[in-house]
Amino acid sequence: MPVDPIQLSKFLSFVLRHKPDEIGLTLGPKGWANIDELVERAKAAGTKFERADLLGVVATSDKKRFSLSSDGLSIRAAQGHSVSVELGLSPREPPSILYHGTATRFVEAILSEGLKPQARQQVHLSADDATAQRVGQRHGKPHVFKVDAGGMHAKGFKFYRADNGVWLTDHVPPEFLA
Ligand code: HQG
Repeated sequence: MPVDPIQLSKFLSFVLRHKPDEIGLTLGPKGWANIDELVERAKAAGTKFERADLLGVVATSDKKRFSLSSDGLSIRAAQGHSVSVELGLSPREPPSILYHGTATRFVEAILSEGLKPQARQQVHLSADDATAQRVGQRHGKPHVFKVDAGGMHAKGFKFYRADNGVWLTDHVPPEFLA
């Protein structure tokens, strides 16, 4: 049976970000999983796909959700983890403004306690307003915050850029939100 790339992308997100143990997989350092082992363990757990299907999903993922290691043997989620994973990204200077898309019902809580990672490892920020709008829509009626990333950086807050261009930081206090 042909593999549905959207279903496979969701499966890979689930396993590589949240529940590797669900198929008996252990993520290596920096969140990498050996592709052959992933294919075998998924098959044993009832989800059948080939290495080529996986490579197709990596190549066509709209948000470049997955990265391949330089030797081509391993795959990881670029961001979005809830399992504790040290991605090994180096802190870097962010653009002066970043964006965070959320739902209007969260605005009040965010203005009082700032942006928190919730179930994920870090707060996810977008480089542009349009992307943040789309992220916010996933949760309901969207609201986009502008984040004074330059101001935070000047005060020593660390920023990281995932392989796919999403910006990550640990917490955004309310005074940096507009
Ligand atoms: C909100 C997608 C109340 C936060 C996207 C968000 C992204 C608070 C929700 C990536 C809060 C968490 C991540 C506070 C934050 N009080 N609510 N203090 N602080 N929140 O899904 O950023 O399609 O974990 O605003 O493109 O929406 O999965 O994070 O609404 O890059 O590849 O708590 O996921 O990519 O939601 O999305 P999420 P997110 P994928």
